[in-house]
Amino acid sequence: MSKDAKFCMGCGHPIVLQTLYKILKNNNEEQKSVLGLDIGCSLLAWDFLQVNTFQTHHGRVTPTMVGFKRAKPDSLSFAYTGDGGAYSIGLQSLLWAAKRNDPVTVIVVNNSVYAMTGGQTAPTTMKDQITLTAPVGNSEEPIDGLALVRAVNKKAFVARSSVNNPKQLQEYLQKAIESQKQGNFSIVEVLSYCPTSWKTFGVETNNFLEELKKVFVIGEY
Ligand SMILES: Cc1ncc(C[n+]2csc(CCOP(=O)(O)OP(=O)(O)O)c2C)c(N)n1
Ligand code: SF4
Ligand SMILES: [Mg+2]
Repeated sequence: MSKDAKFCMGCGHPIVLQTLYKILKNNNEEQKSVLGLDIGCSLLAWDFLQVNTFQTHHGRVTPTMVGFKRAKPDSLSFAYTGDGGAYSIGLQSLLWAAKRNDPVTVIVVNNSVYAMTGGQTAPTTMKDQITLTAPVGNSEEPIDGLALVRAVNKKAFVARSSVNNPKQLQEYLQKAIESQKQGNFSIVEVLSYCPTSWKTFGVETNNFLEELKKVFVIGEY
């Protein structure tokens, strides 16, 4: 792990990354793994783990890691992205990779906003949620990206967990890796803390995550 992590205090990204790393290390697979990073707070992971990383354009991490997997079929290929990158600008490339059943693992860190750019409304922002661009509350219902993926691929491993369900998160990431090894697409969405954008302190941050869990139900699809 990098000694000078670049994430804000209380961010959920390190929980997701450390859980992934624990699995790879236990399986002796960190050398064969490559973590593709989308633009967003995901990119702050570039030197966080002892795993090679790959920086891509915003919304294009999934097709990039599909290409990497095709070039190196023995690798474990991960596309690490935020909810904005996955379900807004990158939705088309995500759905086509899912439709083709490309054997990569997508990890979507869903904090319900565009965090890196200041906390604007994203496709995952809850109805009435206050954001930088919705000061009186979001008027739209959010989209369920995993339901869209499931609609185009029945073989994929598709699941949602949260950073305050660490055992389940570990189980789902393990299952997603197994799915990739069997030649199938896999995606794990992780509901994650962003106290900086949410403007929450202490337990309020966990309470906010519990509100997200009421809208984005965790479990396997
Ligand atoms: C093509 C393009 N459009 C817009 C941006 C600006 N941008 C950078 S990060 C970001 C939002 C990222 O949000 P999300 O994917 O949810 O990740 P988070 O920062 O919340 O982890 C945006 C819009 C960009 N870098 N490139
Ligand atoms: S802005 Fe939010 S998602 Fe980004 S590093 Fe800070 S807490 Fe984490
Ligand atoms: Mg986000």
